[in-house]
Amino acid sequence: MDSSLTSPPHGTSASTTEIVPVRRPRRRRVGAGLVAAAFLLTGCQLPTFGEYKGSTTQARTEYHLWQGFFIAGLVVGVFVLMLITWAIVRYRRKSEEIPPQHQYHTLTEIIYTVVPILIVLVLFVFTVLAENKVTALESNPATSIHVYAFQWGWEFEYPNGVKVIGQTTNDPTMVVPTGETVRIRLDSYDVLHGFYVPEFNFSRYATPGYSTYFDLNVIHNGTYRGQCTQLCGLYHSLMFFNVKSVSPADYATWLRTELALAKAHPSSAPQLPSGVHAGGGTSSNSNAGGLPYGD
Ligand SMILES: [Cu+2]
Repeated sequence: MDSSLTSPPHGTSASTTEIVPVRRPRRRRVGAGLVAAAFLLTGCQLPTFGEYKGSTTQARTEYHLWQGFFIAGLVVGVFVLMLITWAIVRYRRKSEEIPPQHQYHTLTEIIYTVVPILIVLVLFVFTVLAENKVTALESNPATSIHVYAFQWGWEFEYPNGVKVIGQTTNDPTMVVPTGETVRIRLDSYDVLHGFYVPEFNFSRYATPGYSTYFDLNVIHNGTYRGQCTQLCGLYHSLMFFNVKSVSPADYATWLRTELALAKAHPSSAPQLPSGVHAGGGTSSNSNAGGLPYGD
């Protein structure tokens, strides 16, 4: 045994009355360190780990799940690195002799089987809870927008009949009210497209013949870039759109103004490009909540 563990520090006697006072300052330092760490950790925010913080309430849920996964990965990674380092140092070659050979350590084997399974189960439960929140459909959404994807653009149709259409070099903008639930019904007129807004941490397939429903609750006013994420043909790379979130009052005003303009100038109403047949992609099939990759 290492004699330093049992021997008193150099220059002190072996009596316990002199050893105990030496340990107390160390405990105090550890205690103070823990308190300081607690204050520091609660005072600062966790890093984003490269993820968007999320501009919708649904996106925030995804963001927090991402943080949890990343931290779990870091803890496991650091622990494994420490084990590897320890094994490299502790069992490095010290002589030409073959070291004692062992096999089977039941307790270790049980631990390294059970612990990873527990980790996966915990991550699975948090994933299911987060997905249920993200795909939940509110019973009374404030507004609904019918989104159609086509080669190569987007059509946004509002409950009062207002339509916004844009393609390739003319990105359409979907206006939504901030802080309210917006129900999206997503369809495709032709082939498979992808509705993706990076800052919403969210993507869904627009599937021909299959309607996908989801809710968005944008937290702050702003304009968010969106794009098609499914290679859908020649000008897929130009299939962008914007989501502009404004106050509910501004949203109502915008809807009224657009409707009045459409009625005043019916001939200048936005048109789908020739070759895109409206109604070709919708059906009574529905995918409430939406599968992340269609089906
Ligand atoms: Cu597309």
